[in-house]
Amino acid sequence: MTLQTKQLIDVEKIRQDFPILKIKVNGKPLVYLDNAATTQKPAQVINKIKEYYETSNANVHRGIHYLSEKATLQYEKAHEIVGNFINSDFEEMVFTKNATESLNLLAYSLTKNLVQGDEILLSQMEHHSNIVPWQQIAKEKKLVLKFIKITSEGLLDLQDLKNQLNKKTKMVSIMHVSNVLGTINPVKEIAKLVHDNNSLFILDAAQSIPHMKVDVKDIDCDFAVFSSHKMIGPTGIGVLYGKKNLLQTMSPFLYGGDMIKQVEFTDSKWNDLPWKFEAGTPNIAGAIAFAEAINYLENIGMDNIPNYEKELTKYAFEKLSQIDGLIIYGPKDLSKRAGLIAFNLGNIHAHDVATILNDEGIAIRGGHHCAMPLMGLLGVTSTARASFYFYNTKQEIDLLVSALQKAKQFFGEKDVK
Ligand code: C6P
Repeated sequence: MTLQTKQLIDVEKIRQDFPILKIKVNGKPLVYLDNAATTQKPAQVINKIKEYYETSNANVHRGIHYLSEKATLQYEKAHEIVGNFINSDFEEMVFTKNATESLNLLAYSLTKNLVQGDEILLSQMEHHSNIVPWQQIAKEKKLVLKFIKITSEGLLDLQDLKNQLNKKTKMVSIMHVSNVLGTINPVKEIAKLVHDNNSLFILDAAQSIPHMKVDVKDIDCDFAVFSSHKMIGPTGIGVLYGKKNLLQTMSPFLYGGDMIKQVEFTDSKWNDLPWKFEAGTPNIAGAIAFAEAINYLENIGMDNIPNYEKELTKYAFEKLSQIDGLIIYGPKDLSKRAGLIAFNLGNIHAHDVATILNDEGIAIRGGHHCAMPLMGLLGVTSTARASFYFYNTKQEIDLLVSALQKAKQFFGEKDVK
C-alpha cells in the first residue's frame, strides 16, 4: 500500500478510545452527529482529569508545597501545549472559560477607548457570541455595528467587506468556519484587507481549530478565540489568543487574585501575560485535560483530520442531496465548506426531524444554532444540522440517510415536497 492510498485514520481503532460511542440510545447504537455543538471525549482525556484530582490537586501559583508545585507545573505545561498548537508565544495564549468568554473579554477591553461613531464590522453569518457582546457595548457607547453581507451561495461577500472598511472601522470580528453554512472563510485574505485599513482582526475559530491546522501567525489575526469542548477536551476551558503588544496595552476583563503583581488599598499593578487575564483560581484540571486532548489530536495528525472529514462530508452531501425535498444550506462547492451540513426536510420542523432521528439513536441538532439573524436571512427559523468529527463513519451517514427517509414517510410526502 502506498502512502497516498493508505487509510491514515484508523476509525475503528479510534472509536475504541471513546467510551460513550459504545452506548445505546432507544435500543440502537448511538450515532453522534452533533459535533459542532460539542465533541465526545476519549478515555485519555477523561482519565487525565481523574489522575489530576487523584495525584496532583492543589491551587496553582500560590503554594510552595509539593502538590501546588506539581499542579502549577502541569498547568503551565498545558499553557505551552495549547499555545504551540496554534503557533502562539507563551504570553499570547490566555485560558478563559470558552470562546464566548474570550469574545466578551475582547468586546469589553478593546472598546474602552472607542468614541461615539467608531465602527465595528462583523458578518451576517456570525454566532450570537460574536454579535451580542459587541451589540450591547455598541449600544452603551454609541458605536456603530456593521455586518458584511453573505452571497446567495453562502459565502462572505469580500467586495462588501472592502466597501464597508473605512477610517472609522476599529475592528473586524469574523468566524473562520460557519456553524450553520459550513463555509470556510478566506481569513488570511481578510486579515490583509483589514490590516491595510489599519483595523484589528479578530478570528472566531471555534469551528475551525478543532478540525484543521490553524496557525495564528500565518493567518496574522490579532486575536483568536476557541473552546476546548469542541475538540475532544473538557467543557469550561477555552482560549483567547492575542498578539503580545496588543494584550500588553489592554485592560484586564476580570479583577482579583492571580492577575495582579502588586495591590495597595487605592491601586494595583497587573501581572505579566498571560496571567493578567486569568483572574482567580483557573480551571486547572480542565487546562491539563485540554492539553491531553491536543496531544491526542496531534497523534492523529491535524492534516489527517480535515482530509478524513472532507471524505465524510462529500459522502454525506451526495447522499443527502439525493433525498427528494431536502434543502441543504451553504456552499455547494465542497472545497469551500467544512464538515457540517445544515438542512431542512421540506416543511417538517427541524425539532421534529431531530426527534425522529433520536428515536433511531441518532444525535443531530435542530434549532437556530445561536445564529438567529442568519436564520432570518435564510428565510427559516430553524434547521437540522449534522456535524462530523474524525470518529464518525460512512456507515453512520447511511443510518442518518435511512432515518431521514423514515421521517419523510412518517410525515407524509405532502410536507416534504
Ligand atoms: N456553537 C453550535 O452548536 P462556546 O459556547 O463559547 O463554547 O462557543 C460559542 C461559539 C462561538 N462561535 C461559533 C462559530 C460557534 O459555533 C460557537 C458554538 C455551538 O453551533 C453551540 S451554540
